[in-house]
Amino acid sequence: MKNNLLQLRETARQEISATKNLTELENIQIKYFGRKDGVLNVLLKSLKDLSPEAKKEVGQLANQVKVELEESLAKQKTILEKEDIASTLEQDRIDVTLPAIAPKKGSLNPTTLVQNELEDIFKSLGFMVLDGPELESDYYNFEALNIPEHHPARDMQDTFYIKGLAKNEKRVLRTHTSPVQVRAMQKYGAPLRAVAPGRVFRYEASDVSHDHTFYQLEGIMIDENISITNLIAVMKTLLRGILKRDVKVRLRPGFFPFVEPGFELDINCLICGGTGCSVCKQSGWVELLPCGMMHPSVLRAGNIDPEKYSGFAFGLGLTRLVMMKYGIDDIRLLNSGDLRFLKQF
Ligand code: FA5
Repeated sequence: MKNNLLQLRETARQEISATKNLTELENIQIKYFGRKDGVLNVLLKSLKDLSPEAKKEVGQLANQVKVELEESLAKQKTILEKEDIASTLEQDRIDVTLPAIAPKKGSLNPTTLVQNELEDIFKSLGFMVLDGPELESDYYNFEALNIPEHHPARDMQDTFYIKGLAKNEKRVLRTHTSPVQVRAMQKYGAPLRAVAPGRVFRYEASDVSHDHTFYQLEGIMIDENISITNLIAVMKTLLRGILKRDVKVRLRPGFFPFVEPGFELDINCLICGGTGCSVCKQSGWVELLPCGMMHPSVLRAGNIDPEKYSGFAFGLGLTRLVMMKYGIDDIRLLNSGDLRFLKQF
């Protein structure tokens, strides 16, 4: 029995010092000290068969072996824990001399890119860049532009009507950027050259070329002797500047209550090259740049004398121009927030 105990102590010590990690050490602990089947406990159970003297002697030795082995286990545990921490540190080591990971940069929406380019073109032609409210008064959005309350032109541009703060005050989500025309005239007078890009809203069923929320860029040029020739020259400069090539255009009469005469300037569809597609509704042409000579009543609403001054105005379909420039065949992609699409710009 004594020899067995001494042999057990020897084997256990070797096994303890041979362990390489905490799991192995735990297994050894269970092997020798496990309550039910632990080797030491099994051995101690046979103490009861010994004589009282032998029981005393072997019992003392057994206790001593137990204490020694517990100490060995504790020592080995400390060693293994240190090694464990060291290897974790090694694994998690950070090389502080490596270059930092650059944060992911977003990109500008293609509409913003084209808007910026247009602003540069117009600034180089001496135009101011103005802003107007998206929540506009009924007066500036319609009345001042020669579109009184029951005018049929209102049907073409239905929108959200919102009660204003004052009694009977009507506000609308602006249906076009044209209200900036009158605001600009009232603020700056004549002569005047200004563009106003911005977001507009309409009660509109969306399809590949129509959205309920889209962008326009309004432009006005007012001075003495401004004529249609000036209008066409600026339109050409604008299209060549942004599309970087000559495109086929067609000018046809168009009705807008705030211009006289009024035109629709269409461009040859750049998605299909004019052969017909869903964007141009198989016509080969895209409505892009309605324009005309400013109506005398509108000049008057802007406190400008129509006897002395004349001017032209245009309302570029900015979102449509973006589609043409980049060959985007569905307008809804631009407001979709789909990164697969947006990351391409
Ligand atoms: C107007 O909004 C006039 N204010 C333009 C104007 C200004 C005429 C100054 C004369 C003088 P229109 O409703 O046609 O006009 O819209 C202008 C352009 O916006 C269209 O040619 C088209 O390119 C674009 N557009 C119109 N509706 C939508 C829509 N639902 N989605 C995307 N683009 C649209």
